[in-house]
Amino acid sequence: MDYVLPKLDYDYADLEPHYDAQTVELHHIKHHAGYVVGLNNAVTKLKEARESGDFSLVKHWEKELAFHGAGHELHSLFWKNLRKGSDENKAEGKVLEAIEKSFGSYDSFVNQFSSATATVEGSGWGVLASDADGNLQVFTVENHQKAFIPGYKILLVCDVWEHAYYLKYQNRRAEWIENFFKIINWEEVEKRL
Ligand code: MN3
Repeated sequence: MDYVLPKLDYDYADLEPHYDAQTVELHHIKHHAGYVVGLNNAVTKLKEARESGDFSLVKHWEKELAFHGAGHELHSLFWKNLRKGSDENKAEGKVLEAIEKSFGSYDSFVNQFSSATATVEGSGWGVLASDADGNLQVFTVENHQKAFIPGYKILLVCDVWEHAYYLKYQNRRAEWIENFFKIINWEEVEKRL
């Protein structure tokens, strides 16, 4: 059973002007699609290893599985996390309550998430996640699969690989994050809480 590239719930141009259509399209059909191919390839290679009994490259393929598998999962979440933007976009209801309980206020959360995500070294993600008791934390995930606590449920992710923002925002990652907040689909975040 192959993994497939998910369809988006909106058109590529729907997130303009905060997220440009060209980047969204390339990000989806080139970058995300690449992780799907890599994930399926790793799954196939591990199946072949089980069948042949030759596990000499198992370390390599397990790393590929984690890298591409996490890339696929995070991108699938990322697309679900987005919707048409507005300057007033903000968490509401249950999510807002959980954010205020865990971070003191919505603005404190935005400041921590933005600062942490802006300072991810190299390629990675800003992640909002919840433990089993509903306590929220912000994580900065390196690449797709490093620096995360197992067991936490991911609620919201912001892609800060350069491919996610460079065409429009170039080196201005902080400006991308500022605009990301305007296109967060908070209802989708609440569904995951
Ligand atoms: Mn990406």
